[in-house]
Amino acid sequence: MTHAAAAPTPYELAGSAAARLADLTGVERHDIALVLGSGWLPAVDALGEATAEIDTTDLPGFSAAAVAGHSGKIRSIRSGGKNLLVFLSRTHYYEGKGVAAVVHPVRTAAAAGCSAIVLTNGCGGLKEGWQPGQPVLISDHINLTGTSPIVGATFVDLTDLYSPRLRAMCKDLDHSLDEGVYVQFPGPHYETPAEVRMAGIMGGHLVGMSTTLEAIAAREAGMEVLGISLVTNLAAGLSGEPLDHAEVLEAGRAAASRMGGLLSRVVAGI
Ligand code: 8IG
Repeated sequence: MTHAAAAPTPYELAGSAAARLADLTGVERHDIALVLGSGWLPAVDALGEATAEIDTTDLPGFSAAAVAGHSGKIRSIRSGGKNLLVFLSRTHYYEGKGVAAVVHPVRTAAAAGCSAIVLTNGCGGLKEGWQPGQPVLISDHINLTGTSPIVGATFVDLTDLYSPRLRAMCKDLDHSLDEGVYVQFPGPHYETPAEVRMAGIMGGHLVGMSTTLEAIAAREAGMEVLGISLVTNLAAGLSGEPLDHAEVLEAGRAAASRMGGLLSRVVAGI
């Protein structure tokens, strides 16, 4: 009887992706990773010139991007003496490619040498007074996907998952920054107004479809995690208007220079 070669583990696959990344970018090690969520793309130019830009699909384990306003590219940017690894898009849980695919960029970043990761997203806001276009630091999360990126008996501590050190640094940079608890729903549909009320009763302030699984994988990998949400819309039922994706992209464009300034100062401070 013959045996097929064992499939690589997700960690081995990330190691292969990191090796190929180093080849294609000519950058041996990266220091800080950033994942851009909905509305964040216009902010990335403030980080500096790209030394290389590659397609995610050139790396093992990545599949093509699926959403308008998400581009399946990875940029290597030299900024303030550090090598930044910027994912211009992410794989969402709702794409049905599995949790390992969702966190593959995070594990690739860890394997590429990154010791910190900035996870950004666009989301709905619940707190009274928050306006579309406003950035909010993620202080903690509630993962309503019912899953984990970790398989097996690895019991990872999630206390202070979202680095208190980096949050304090961000508030020093921008005193107007507020914080909130991010609730990840599975999507791809938005919440009902009743689900938004539930999220609020549970202690949530932000509702979205990403970030929590990536943060868990980043913590497992030993990275320092910073989460920043761009409130692109008031959560369903709070504004009297229906939600639509164009509003999300517009909020990103409107907030781009503020977000870009924040990101570049954050990266310099990490
Ligand atoms: I942008 O209001 C964006 N993404 N679940 N709810 C959820 N995801 C989002 C929302 C929102 N806005």
